[in-house]
Amino acid sequence: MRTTSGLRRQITDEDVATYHRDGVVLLPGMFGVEWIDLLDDGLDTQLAAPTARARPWDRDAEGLTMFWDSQAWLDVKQFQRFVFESPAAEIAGRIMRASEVNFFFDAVFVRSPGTQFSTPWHQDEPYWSIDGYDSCTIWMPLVPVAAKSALAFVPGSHLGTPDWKQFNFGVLNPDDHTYVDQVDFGAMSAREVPDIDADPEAFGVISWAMEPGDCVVFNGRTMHGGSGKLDSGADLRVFTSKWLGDDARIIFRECGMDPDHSAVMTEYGLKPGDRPGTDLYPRVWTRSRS
Ligand SMILES: O=C(O)CCC(=O)C(=O)O
Repeated sequence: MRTTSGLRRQITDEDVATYHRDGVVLLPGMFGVEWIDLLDDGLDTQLAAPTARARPWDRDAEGLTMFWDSQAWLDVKQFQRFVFESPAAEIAGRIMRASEVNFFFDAVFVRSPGTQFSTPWHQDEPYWSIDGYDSCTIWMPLVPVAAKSALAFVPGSHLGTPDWKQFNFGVLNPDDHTYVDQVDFGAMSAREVPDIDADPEAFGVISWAMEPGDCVVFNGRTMHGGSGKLDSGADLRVFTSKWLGDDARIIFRECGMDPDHSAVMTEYGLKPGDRPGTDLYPRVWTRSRS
């Protein structure tokens, strides 16, 4: 458990206020090269032996791909070190104004050079077996990324309760349509996500050019997407970690969960209404009282 500050630079009141106002904040230079190298190495390990949850989100006519996998930290030692020893948990805790932070899971998004595939706009919380305002993702590119190719956000979209028709990411898989790790998408809200790409300025869409070591932290309710559209020769390797703060509670949704953690949660003795915990969702950071 981390209780002392191990940050490369302090999180300012302005950073915290920006996160709670916009649902997203850019934090430049938060991770040293040692963490980027570790994640890069971990990603190679993961790509060599993906989990059963892995699936491509796209393979175009030229064979260019977008690859997704999650919860690899259970096997990949480098990711375990990152979760327990890097500044990530403290960053999440300070940004969320949490008193304690549990790790939820990791997810990677790997695009081959020049891929045009763009992530559909969505909010994360409706897909998760977690309910509450206090969840966030730390999105970290392991290579430089241009603003037009980085993950983009609709500021303020985290305020209120999400109620959009969720995109079924399972249908993207070009290889297999027997979806694993998902719960039925039938009984979904009929409210279609607006066409944000048709008029990004009207939605105030923001994204940033980023270097390895920079991260964005965004709330589980913030509308995000639009990443990709790579210049030829440019690839994109992204590591994300998902963190849970004070009001996060377990929920088993009847539709739309992806990844569906209800079976493993039940196996670990967790039930709806519980605070996440156990070795599967470990508490990694606690705010010091001093
Ligand atoms: O990096 C991407 O393209 C997608 C990231 C994302 O949707 C997420 O981290 O929730």
